[in-house]
Amino acid sequence: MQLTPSQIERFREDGFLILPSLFAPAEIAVLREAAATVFTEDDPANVREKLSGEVRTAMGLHLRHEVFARLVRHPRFVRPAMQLLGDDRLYVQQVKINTKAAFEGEIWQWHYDFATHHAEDGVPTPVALNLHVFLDDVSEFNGPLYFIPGSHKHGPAPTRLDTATTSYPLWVVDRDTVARLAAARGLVSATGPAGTALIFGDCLVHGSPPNLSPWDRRIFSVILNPIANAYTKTQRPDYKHHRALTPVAPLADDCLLAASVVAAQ
Ligand SMILES: O=C(O)CCC(=O)C(=O)O
Repeated sequence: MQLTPSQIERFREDGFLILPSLFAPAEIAVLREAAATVFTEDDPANVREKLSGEVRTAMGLHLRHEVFARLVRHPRFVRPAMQLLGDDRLYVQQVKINTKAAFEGEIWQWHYDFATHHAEDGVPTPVALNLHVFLDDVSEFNGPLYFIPGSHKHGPAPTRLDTATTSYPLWVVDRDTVARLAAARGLVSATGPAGTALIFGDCLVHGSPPNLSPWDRRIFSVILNPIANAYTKTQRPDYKHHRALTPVAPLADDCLLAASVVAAQ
């Protein structure tokens, strides 16, 4: 799996890529089954919504389930990340499923990931990549991510730590900055059927609305960061920024469907 020159160009221009059908329905079925298991666990890495108590984000997943241990090393994630970064020595920085339960899923405020990676974890430069795959169909109704295309080109915007809006502390971008950045090229909502993947960079401004719909919205995310750009602070728990600086090595393309993963469940 390699990105084409035009995909790389689009990533550089827009700050994100949407990759339709990157994972097949049979692979999504395996991921959904594993997701159901980790969501029932009583674990501090399952962060709950402020209002409903539903799981908002289930973190540290590659240490909690064999299926996710494989997914973070999947060549369809790892090879494009190595290609975009021009670096083969990446570590697994964060692994989660953001859920947005039907009717209850709350917002993710406008932010870019580097603000939190830098302020909380002391990551030096904004190069980490956030790779997503939709475990459910994501439409305009069930809380898709909104991207501000090109916003990464302005570099890190001013931010403030918001510990009040949701249960998840986040370094957020103010409304005037969002309005100024969105004036150039508007907004894009990242929608598509289950199996759609996203790749976006550390300075891309994004957020997502609540899920008012009767449909769950589960999205898996792995953040890969060059080992040369690793954290310098360890104030957050390991499940929010993993300490292991082991270079991630891609597995075989069929790693999610191989008999051994089924046996390990
Ligand atoms: O799940 C969402 O809606 C937001 C996810 C997000 O902001 C992120 O992965 O950085």
